[in-house]
Amino acid sequence: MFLMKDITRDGNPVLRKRAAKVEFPLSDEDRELARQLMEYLEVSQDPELCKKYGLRAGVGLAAPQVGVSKQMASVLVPPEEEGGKPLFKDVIINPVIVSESVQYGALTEGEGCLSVDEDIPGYVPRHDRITLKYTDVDGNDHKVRLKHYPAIVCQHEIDHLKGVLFYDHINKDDPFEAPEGTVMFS
Ligand code: UDB
Ligand code: ZN
Repeated sequence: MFLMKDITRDGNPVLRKRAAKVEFPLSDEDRELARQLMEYLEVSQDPELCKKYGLRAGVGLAAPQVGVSKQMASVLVPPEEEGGKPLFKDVIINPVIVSESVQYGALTEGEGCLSVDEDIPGYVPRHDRITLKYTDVDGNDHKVRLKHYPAIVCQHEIDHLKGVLFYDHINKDDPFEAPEGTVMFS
């Protein structure tokens, strides 16, 4: 199981590399990586286990964040109300954003990252809605439309596969300035 000590931190060159495409059928090693990427999110979102293992509760984790430069990331956006089903849950492989809204969306609280220990304040403008293509662990292709929070999480994870970190998007002169028409939500 991945623990905080296994997560690469800002400054590690793997976080600035472009990750390699994953080939199908998945190798046993890649399948195991996919399993462990999702396991981290599931375990970390269980308050008891999160505390027990000293984790930060995560909604997404990309392979470069565990030192593997491959185009793979897990995403687990919890349900809005208890007992509901997750807004998005999958391991996305070779993801591509095939279309995006002109409208931006940003989190009121800004973003953080499991690989960045400091708090870096500021809005991170992203596309409010995206169409995402990806392959799952079983080799099935998916094309999904996402909006608001799930879209933000997927863009954050896909950035990791391109060597981009959230603070790269923060306006240097005025961190809390967002492009006109940006949808803000928490
Ligand atoms: C996170 N977690 O996982 F709705 F259980 C952030 C951290 C950096 C604060 C740990 C987060 O937003 N927590 C959260 C939200 C919920 C339910 C829940 C936990 N990431 C993922 C990351 O760094 N991936 O590379 C940062 C997010 C900022 C916006 C999108 C992803
Ligand atoms: Zn991150």
